[in-house]
Amino acid sequence: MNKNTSRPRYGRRFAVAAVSVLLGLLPLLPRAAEDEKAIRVRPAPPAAIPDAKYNWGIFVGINSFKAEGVAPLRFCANDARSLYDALTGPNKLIPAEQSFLLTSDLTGKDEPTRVNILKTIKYACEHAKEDSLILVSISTHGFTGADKVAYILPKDGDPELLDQTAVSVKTVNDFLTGSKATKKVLLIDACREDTTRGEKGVTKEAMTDRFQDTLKAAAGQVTLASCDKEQVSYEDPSRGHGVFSYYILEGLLGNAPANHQGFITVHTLFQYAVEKTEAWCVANRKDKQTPWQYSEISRDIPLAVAPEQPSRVPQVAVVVPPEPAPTKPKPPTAQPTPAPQPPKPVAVLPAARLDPSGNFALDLPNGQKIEMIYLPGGAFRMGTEQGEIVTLVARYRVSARSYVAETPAHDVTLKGFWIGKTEITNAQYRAFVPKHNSGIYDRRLKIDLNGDQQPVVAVSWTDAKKFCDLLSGKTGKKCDLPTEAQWEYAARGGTTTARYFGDDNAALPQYENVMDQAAFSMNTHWTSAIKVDDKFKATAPVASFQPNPFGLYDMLGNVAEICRDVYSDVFYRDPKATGENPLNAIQPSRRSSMVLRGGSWFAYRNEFRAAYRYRTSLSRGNNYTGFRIVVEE
Ligand SMILES: [Ca+2]
Ligand SMILES: [Ca+2]
Repeated sequence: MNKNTSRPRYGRRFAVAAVSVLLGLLPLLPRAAEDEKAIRVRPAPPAAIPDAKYNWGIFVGINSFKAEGVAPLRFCANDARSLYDALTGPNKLIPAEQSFLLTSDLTGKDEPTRVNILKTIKYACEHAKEDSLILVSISTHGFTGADKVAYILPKDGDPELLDQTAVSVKTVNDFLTGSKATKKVLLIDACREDTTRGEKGVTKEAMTDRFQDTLKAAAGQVTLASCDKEQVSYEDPSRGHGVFSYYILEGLLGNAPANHQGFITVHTLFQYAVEKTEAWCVANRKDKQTPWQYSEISRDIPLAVAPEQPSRVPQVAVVVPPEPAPTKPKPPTAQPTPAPQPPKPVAVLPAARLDPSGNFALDLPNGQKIEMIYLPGGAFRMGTEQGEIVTLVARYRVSARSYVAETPAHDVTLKGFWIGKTEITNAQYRAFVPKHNSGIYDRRLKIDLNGDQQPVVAVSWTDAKKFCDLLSGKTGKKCDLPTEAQWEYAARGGTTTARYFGDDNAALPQYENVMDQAAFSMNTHWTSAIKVDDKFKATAPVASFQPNPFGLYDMLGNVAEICRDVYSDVFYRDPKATGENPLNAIQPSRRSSMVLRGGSWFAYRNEFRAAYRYRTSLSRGNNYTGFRIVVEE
């Protein structure tokens, strides 16, 4: 085994020579410069890709971060997505079912949180077989911790608590080292040029000696980093990618030399990207960026089948988030009331089926009332149809895997029940918990969440259930949280579209309080905020917007709503999910997650859908989840 650990920062020519000799890759490595033209004569593509079914890929790209003061990045998600597209799928080296894309605009298991990143890498490492390829590509901020370990920042990481919240490169290396796979590649681009001009956020982070040392400490793998010591990685805004990532992509698309078997390999690809990156940086930035490689293995690794003709990197949409505000935003004085809007007709209006004489109000001990709407029993199609997923993937740029928990769509029949016309308000909740305070959002901005007519937040599933029990005791009626099926039936309002008012984002401000430009104005890291203005930064007083066809307000948006069921990703595959009055009623344990529905003022754009499923803690509340109640016969 060769260890070129002591290799200093080097010039390109030296690198070619050193790697060739040390790794003993003469059949596979680029030859001297004068032979390059000969190498570019392409052999025929291989007829079959050996053992591709055992290969794994994890592609992480993070543009936005939850911690205050961390500068957003611009192109990391593009880099991850484009690499995923280039390496994953039929006739490529990584099968789609073993390839994972985690970018900051995705949700659920695809959200690049610390836990999701580590669990995904661990899973791949545990399931890889001998001779498997595991490729891990990470684009985000990088830091060196006090413990001399290199950390990469996940979406939920905080630079002040690296040890507790960031992903240690050592842990990633340990997972890879422990894997049976014999072809392991770690591609790190974690020293991005900072775009905030030092006013705020992470300052320009160059690759440090210590960061590079940690990258080296991995057995049996090749590590490629986008720059060498004391350098930063540049981005090319016109292309929407990091410069090194762009040339890695360009190389994979057939512009890098192929080996004699028709494969583009790690080392030929790396040499191609080094040459191009250095030239770009000298020409465009008058600076030096030399991608860096560390290898502990003695053979080269194929990454892509060389196509007969090289192609260009597809142009990606370049969305540049605005610069962070130079001064801190002023706290709003009061939540504005949106101007009244004429109701917009929806495709299906089953309201005629509703009989208003069935409606009633529950009286609370403090004089408040809860208005209940009767929904007659009926059948509906619950979940998301396979055919719709294609549309959702294209619309929200979220991978198909994000929708798996919503499938298969299935038929459900419900008995009639009453459901709250609005989310439970702070004033209603205080009928039984007089001292409840929903608090403020952000200690600095002090956005009030505790107004009488705002939906109650900072309540858990357990708190909400207790409220229902007290209400049942007081009124003699059977009050409860809606089952997940009741909730979706109510949210659909008789429609079959993703949202009851259709799929036009422009219509959102009439119907829902979402994470919009008002929310974005107080936190410019929320780059996934929808490009509409609903006028509310956080929770809106209930019923501030148009109701759905059943006369129910805020079914999508405002606060996400806690349901009765225990959450399970795979519940829809259980026969118990289909048929009459389904309920995933496994006795909750302390560690259970409970169903959460409808998206909130703080949710991603693909969550404002009737079929979207998410989870919340049994015993802890937060500032974007509340609930509404049902009464059953
Ligand atoms: Ca809003
Ligand atoms: Ca809601």
